[in-house]
Amino acid sequence: RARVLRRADTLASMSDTLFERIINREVPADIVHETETTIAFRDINPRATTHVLVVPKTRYRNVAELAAADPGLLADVVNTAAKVAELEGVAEAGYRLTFNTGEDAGQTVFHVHGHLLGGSSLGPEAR
Ligand code: DGP
Repeated sequence: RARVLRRADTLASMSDTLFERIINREVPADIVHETETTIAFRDINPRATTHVLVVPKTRYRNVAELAAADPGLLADVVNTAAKVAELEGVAEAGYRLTFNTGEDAGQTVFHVHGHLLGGSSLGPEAR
């Protein structure tokens, strides 16, 4: 618990990413679902018919840091993704949930987010 509080302190002193600004309604987004701990909104540059970003409201840099610090919050992110898949009508046919981690993977926003991709037969480009 002490570790989580320290991390929150550290992150509070860092400048906001785009996603804090979306969470705080300072930047508009097409929000499709929200819970107490997570928010889901459409990617501005969709790579599949359904392309929704699923974001914990508490900031961690990547999915490994989130899992280490707060596994329950990671479960919230996955459950929100499953809920959005239902709302989007892709739960049955199937979907992809990816977490780009680091620059080589193409991560550009360093506030952990899952890409929920679905709604068509997903090729390798839909990541
Ligand atoms: P990643 O490359 O994994 O860090 O994913 C960041 C995603 O964020 C990328 O797919 C494009 C999306 N994105 C960038 N700017 C905006 C924005 O202003 N609004 C929304 N909704 N999505 C954005």
